[in-house]
Amino acid sequence: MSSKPLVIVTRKLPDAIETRMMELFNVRLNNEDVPLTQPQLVEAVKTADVLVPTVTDRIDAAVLSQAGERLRLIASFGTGVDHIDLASARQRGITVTNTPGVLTEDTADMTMALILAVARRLNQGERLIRSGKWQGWSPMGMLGHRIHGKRLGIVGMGRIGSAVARRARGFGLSVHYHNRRRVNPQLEQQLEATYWESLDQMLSRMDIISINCPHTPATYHLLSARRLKLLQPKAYIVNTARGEVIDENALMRMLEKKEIAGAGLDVFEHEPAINPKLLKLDNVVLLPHMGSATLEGRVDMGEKVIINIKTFVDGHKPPDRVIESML
Ligand code: 8YV
Repeated sequence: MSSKPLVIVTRKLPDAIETRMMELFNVRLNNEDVPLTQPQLVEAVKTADVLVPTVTDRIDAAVLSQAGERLRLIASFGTGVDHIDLASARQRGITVTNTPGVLTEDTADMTMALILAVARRLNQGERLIRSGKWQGWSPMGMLGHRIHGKRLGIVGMGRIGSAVARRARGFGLSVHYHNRRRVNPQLEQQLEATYWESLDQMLSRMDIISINCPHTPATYHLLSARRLKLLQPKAYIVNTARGEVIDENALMRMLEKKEIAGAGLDVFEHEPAINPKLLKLDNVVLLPHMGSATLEGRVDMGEKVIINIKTFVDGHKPPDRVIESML
């Protein structure tokens, strides 16, 4: 690869990141920040040496089948890589990197914010004030549920799940988790976390469920209609991972019928489209995929992207290579 590779960045990134990229690479930026269409993405993979996509770009087999010989690296801006067809990339010898670690704390914060918001009805309280209809305090006004002393079941005990567990202890929640593999005993002890090999059994015994696993073929609709039915009517569910992990229609039906107490959703199965029925429900808190949305986080993510590209261009293995078998 020439010393100044053509790097195509699909969305607007923080100024400091774009400036540094311009110093290091021959960059094509997206100043208008309008997401690329599929034909524009095809055009990008035909010409770029390095593509820097985000979660809003669908880098599927059809796009990758048209990639030019020059495309050697997809340095994704984000941790989740479910928007990239990894098998096709591997077949074509294209390296894929992501930005793990730097959005862990922000996403865990947002998870706790959603747990509190849904259990303590923050959205409803805020709406009441803004409606001008608040008549003042009353003993039975705006009653939610205490989270202290409740059981939190974390689905996916990776970096973010562990960071949620650490916070949850501070809020007096008992921590339970289900993961493909049990985490090491030291970590389990440190987090005071109880492992449930059976997701079904864990679901049926928890007060709050937090989804913190990646979306992969194995976790698509992991929270299926059948599994959601295992939740108790008092249970809350929050999702800061990926909408596809929950069968959203089934969840919505249960929320409508009050078969579970509420949900806090930062991600959606067909985002940015939101099922209109969800908008009508009072017992849900809905956020526009902002779990990692801090300026600090975005800069850290950008720096990781730059390190991955620079290392690759210099002929070394970039630090954040995504290996399919890790997922
Ligand atoms: C990112 C995310 O903002 O990193 C992830 O997996 O879901 C988000 O928090 C987004 O992916 C950027 O591409």
